[in-house]
Amino acid sequence: MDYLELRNSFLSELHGVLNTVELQALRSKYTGKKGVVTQKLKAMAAAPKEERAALGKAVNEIKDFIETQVKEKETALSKKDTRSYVDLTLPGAYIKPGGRHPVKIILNEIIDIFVSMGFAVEDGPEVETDYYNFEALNIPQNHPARDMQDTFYIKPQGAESPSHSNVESNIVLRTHTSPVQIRVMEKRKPPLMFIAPGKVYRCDSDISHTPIFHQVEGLMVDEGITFANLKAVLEAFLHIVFGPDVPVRFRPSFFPFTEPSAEVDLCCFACKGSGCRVCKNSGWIEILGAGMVDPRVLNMAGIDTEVYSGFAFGLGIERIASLRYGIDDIRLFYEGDLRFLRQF
Ligand code: 2NM
Repeated sequence: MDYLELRNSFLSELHGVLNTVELQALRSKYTGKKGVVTQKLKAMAAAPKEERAALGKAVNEIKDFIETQVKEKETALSKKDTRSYVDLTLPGAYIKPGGRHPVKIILNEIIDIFVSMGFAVEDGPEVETDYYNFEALNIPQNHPARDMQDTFYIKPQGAESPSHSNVESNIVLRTHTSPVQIRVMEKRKPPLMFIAPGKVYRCDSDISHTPIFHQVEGLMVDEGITFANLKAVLEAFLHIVFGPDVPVRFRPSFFPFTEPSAEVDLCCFACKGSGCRVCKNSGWIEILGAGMVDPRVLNMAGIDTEVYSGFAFGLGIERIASLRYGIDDIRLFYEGDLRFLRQF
């Protein structure tokens, strides 16, 4: 190996060096006791006398060159190399443990309450067909809830139909968890007593709406189920969540899937009913919807309405969480701001 070759092979190896450990190995390979350059120095003894001076000069030059290069590389590495000076005795960096999301805390609490009353827990797909999300719930084709602004369509409306009228082929993100109730009614015979908690999707975003939110819907179907059962279950539930003394009001309402239907209000806990900002001066806070399942809905799901009747209810988790925690912008739950989330 001549001197130019030696120099070049050293430089190309030096180029690949990543840390000081590798650098020291390279240095000793060339200029260490058994190094390539050291071998050359030793070989000088065997050279003819008149060549020795020139040889010695060349070997020393390359040795100096290598030492200089190693020093420079050392300086460069010390600026960025961590592996060579990691202090293994330092204490580890503290990673704050994660916490449960406030919406999930309330969701779990609500599930636990219904489970303690004897309700089972069911789930189903979040991507649904038009039939389960609308049709089977007696939501007619011209109902406002079907409008593009409320529903996320996975396939363009009526995509399979050249006339754009084939609504049945629509695939949607479920806008409520009621499709789960339909699927369970189709599969099993009464008595049925379960809740369907989960994510639902609506094309809506403002201070009280996010495009994804959580619902718990419940269903109870058996012989002789009446509105009195509905009242008993929901009053018991609300008294556990908001306290045993809070007045509860059932107010007539309308849903396509229940008849009769009711909205359930709580006496405003902020003003005790006299009217304030929280209850928009009404003295009451709307908390959930419910009703006796429309016989049409039961029949479509294969339940004999000569024998069975049932009640259903639905509540929004973010709404209950915002009331419980006193948060007036629901979007805060989904901004991922740790300064907000760490408070729960
Ligand atoms: C609500 C209000 C009233 C409801 C109805 C059904 C089903 F599938 F059994 F028909 N599930 N959930 C229902 C009834 C939901 O939410 C405000």
